[in-house]
Amino acid sequence: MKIGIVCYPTFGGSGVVATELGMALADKGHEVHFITYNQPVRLDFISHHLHFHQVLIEEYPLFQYQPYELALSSKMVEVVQTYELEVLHVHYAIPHAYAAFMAKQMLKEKGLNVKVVTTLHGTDITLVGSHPTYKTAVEFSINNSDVVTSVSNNLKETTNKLFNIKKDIQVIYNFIDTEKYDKAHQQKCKRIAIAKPEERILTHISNFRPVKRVEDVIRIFAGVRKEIPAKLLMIGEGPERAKAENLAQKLKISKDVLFLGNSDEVAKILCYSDLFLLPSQTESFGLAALEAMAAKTPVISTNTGGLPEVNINGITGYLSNLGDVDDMAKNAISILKDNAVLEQFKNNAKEHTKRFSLENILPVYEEIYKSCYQSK
Ligand code: GMT
Repeated sequence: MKIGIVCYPTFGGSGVVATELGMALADKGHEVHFITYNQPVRLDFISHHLHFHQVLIEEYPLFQYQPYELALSSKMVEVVQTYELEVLHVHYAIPHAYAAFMAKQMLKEKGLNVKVVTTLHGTDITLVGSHPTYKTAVEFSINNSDVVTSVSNNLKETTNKLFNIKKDIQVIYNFIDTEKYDKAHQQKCKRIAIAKPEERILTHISNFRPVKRVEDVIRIFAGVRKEIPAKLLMIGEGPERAKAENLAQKLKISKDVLFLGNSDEVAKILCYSDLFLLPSQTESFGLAALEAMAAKTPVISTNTGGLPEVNINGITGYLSNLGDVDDMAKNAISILKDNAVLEQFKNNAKEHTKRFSLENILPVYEEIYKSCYQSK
């Protein structure tokens, strides 16, 4: 099949899922065309079935805001026409689903019928999409997509609560290429470069936006550190990083907190992690938690959004109420203080990721594309 994928090309979960999906489809022989403003960070060009089309924006002094949707929809039309694509799969509703709708209308005028699949990822619904500034357009673009999917049951329910949705939303969980994490484990983990042998390693990976509550990460670690020698790895960049660094200094633990910035070597970093911290205000799914589990790392998280669908309380880690850093520290200590308990949680976490494997989820997307082809 010939599929166009539109996403944010950044480290964010939606871009990662879209890129991994495109690469896996190309590996299976489908022709995949990424349409984005930059080359997606996880995209490698090892397959000749992968194409990347850059959306370029013309700067013009009149514009306070550059009209990205116009450039994107024009690019979609061009790529669909040139490569005879049958499906456009857009990840993150804003503005991708809206731009895809416009592209579809323009293509109709040229006698072409492209199907639009929209995958909702979370903040496009919960934080941004439901804001009055965007709500009407987001609702319209969801209702006018040919197929709508969401990454968790919780996100589906939330979307139906916040919008007047006339379409059925199909839940397709995010997936993980488990082999990639197995490979990272088979190579020698350079744990000693990070921590002393007696220290546990805790990790947090995110875009350091307010929704991730990175100060809670520091507070949880401070609680753990009182009882167990440990290091905390903070991976990512974002607006809350300075606050987290200041708090670590204030709590006098900064020598044990390492801010490592963005990384596309997540599997290698997780390879030597003992515990993953994700105390988010909300997560539609929590891909970072799934990646951690695939690398045998149990998860301490909040019980918000779709997190309970990914992190199983008492099995793959623990879930606590939002902001309850004492409970999260207590749970973290209960896992970390005993080698046997830690090993059990690590194995459980790894085992649980099987249901989110690429092999299980990829065919579901392929079925959707097939149904789009057949209904043309
Ligand atoms: O986590 C973020 O803020 C990035 C955001 C994105 O769109 O890239 O992540 C959302 O989509 C991910 C992939 O489906 C989910 O795993 C994240 O839970 C979701 N983030 C939120 O709901 C806050």
